Amino acid sequence: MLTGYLVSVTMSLQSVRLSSAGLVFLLSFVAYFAAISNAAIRNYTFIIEKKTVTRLCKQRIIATVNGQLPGPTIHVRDGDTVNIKAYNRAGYNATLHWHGVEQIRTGWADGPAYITQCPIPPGGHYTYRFTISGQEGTVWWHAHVSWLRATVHGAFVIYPKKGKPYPFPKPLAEIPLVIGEWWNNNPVAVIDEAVLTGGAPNISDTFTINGQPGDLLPCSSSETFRFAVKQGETYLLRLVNAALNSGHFFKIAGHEFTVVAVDACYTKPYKTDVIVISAGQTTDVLITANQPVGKYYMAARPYNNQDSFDNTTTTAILEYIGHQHSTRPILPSFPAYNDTATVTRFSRALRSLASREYPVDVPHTIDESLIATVGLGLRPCGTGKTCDGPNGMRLSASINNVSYVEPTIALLQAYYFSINGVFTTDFPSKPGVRFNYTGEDILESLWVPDPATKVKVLKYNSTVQLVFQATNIFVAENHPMHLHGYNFYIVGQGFGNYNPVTDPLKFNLVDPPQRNTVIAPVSGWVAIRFRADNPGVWFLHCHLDDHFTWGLNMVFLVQNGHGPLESLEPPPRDLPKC
Ligand SMILES: [Cu+2]
Repeated sequence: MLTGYLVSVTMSLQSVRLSSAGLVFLLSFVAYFAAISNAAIRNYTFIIEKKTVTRLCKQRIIATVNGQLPGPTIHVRDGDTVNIKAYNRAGYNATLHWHGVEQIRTGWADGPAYITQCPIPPGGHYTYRFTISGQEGTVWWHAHVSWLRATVHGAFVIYPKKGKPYPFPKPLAEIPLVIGEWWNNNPVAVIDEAVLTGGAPNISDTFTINGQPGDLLPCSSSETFRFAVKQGETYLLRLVNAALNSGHFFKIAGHEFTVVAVDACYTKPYKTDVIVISAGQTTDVLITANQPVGKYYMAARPYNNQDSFDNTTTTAILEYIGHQHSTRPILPSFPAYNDTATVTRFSRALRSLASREYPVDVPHTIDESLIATVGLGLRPCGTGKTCDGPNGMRLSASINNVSYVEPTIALLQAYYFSINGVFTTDFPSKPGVRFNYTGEDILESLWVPDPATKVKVLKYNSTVQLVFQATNIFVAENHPMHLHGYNFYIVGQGFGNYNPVTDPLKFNLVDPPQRNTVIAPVSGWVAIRFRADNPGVWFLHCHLDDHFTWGLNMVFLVQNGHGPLESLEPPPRDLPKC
């Protein structure tokens, strides 16, 4: 609101014919210092620790932060500096990632294991320090090692600077709704076993909303998450999909949403009765309690391209103040689990605000044009061995046929301290072999990716276009692709094979939506653009953790520019040792 205040003061000064230029300068100066002094330091203590909980009638010991599931919500303003002191008492190697925080020059605080840091060992600690710089909205945080994030995650809310309003009507109240995924067994053991056998990990037992399966699931009724609303009022729901292996449809019976932001990037208001939220994504929606006083399920169901998946419906309850306690909530109807048309309609409807206050800065000229096939594959099990994947092989996944291999030294450290032999810089900028990526009959010789740790080097400030081309190798799937360190613009998407001549003619360079996680559609493609102005080592990966474990990952190494303001900061002293 500072800007608005200045404008109104300026206008009133002009209306009484005073020379305003000097005053505007003075006021800007005051505003600048006001903004600086508004920025706060926010300190959090996150103790990663075990906790015994009961879900689906069974007791389990889970890893948590501060004993909570989901973990604590972080509340900061744009411009704040955040210090999160993490103590690891969980008995596992741990890291924390601030999903969607751009980490300008502070890659050391980003958190993915063996990318920007080695894990915090059991008994160790590490303080994540970073400053929020020009971001507003809902991001989230989660463990970024093995499958620990199943229970180590939470919402992270960035409010605008003090006095600056939202670009939508102020809601009466706000509430984070975190979709999670629950296994009756330890998820770390589930993925360890899958890696051992080479087969698919066991599917989960249910999904959760704010840590609870909801009353359609056994032994869950009394704990179901409830949100009380007053008839006629409008609320902001901050949706986070923290599920490991599934995108979701989210609905509230009888109610319509207005989407106002995705991945902490504002959108033009979009009215819909169904939200599509893939793994890793966030969505801010307004809902108005404009239905008869009563109880309404808020429910999430998976979006999935395969037949074998956790097909449960997780619910929470929206209850109007004054409702009858005896009535059962109304359940919304859902699209089919594989309704890609609804997913496409939703993603195509999203548009940036593209206003004076929230302009679009999408690159129009491109320095680095990349095409990256994303998909599954199979690797040999090892001589004399048989794996649980198809044909006795090991399930695998790749980008441009490179299946990412996790190193034993973090890549950012290897780069910063010039340690040789950890990675190579020859990540391919396009597929090595051209074929009908989305055809039905892909030669089996193309199913086997190369395991390697390769990075793609980008010059500071270079403009990048990256087209994710999903393949039908082995099975056709969608992939929610997440880039660390950046938001990117989604300039186009389609089905079939990307055509580099005709498809760019249809790109949206006017009001493309901005995100940090985008769905590469099943048997289709999506094109993103960004400017590589954040030096460091940045992970880019599928946010479905089974695909992630199989290697559907790549890494950008963004070089420093000129001077300290365009360079990665030095590592903090307490950075965990490898
Ligand atoms: Cu994937």
